Amino acid sequence: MSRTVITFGTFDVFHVGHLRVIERAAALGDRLVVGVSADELNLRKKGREPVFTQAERLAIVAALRAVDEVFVEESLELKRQYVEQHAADVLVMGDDWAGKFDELNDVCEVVYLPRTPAISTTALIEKISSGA
Ligand code: C2G
Repeated sequence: MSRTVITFGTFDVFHVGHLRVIERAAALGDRLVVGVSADELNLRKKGREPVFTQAERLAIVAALRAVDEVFVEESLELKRQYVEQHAADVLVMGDDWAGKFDELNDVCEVVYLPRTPAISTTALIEKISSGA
């Protein structure tokens, strides 16, 4: 039986931490589906517009070898619906979300992977804007 993995993220200013979590998620199954946060959801979550638009972020994630399908994540509250729609067997999130989606373990396995240290979109934006 083929195993479908689902993961979510904004993936703004795409960096190696994003790549690593996507590759490790893909390695847990046969097929990887990625929900990319809508611009509006990012604004609500982080209080800023993403640097790259939703269409650009979707195009980047969809082009990765490890990714089989992408869709737009409109709301954090719709996780259960997305898991069911995509018939996901495993939900993977970075451990900055540890414990947050445990209630879904009646419909799928929930796995939190350690974040790649010392890199983040916020730090990159700060570094670039400081000219360092
Ligand atoms: N990530 C990582 N290592 C980093 C930075 C990010 O492993 N150094 C992971 C995060 O843990 C997450 C994924 O990369 O699993 C995407 O990170 P973000 O774009 O910051 O995602 P976020 O805005 O937290 O959105 O429904 C949940 C949200 O959509 C997650």
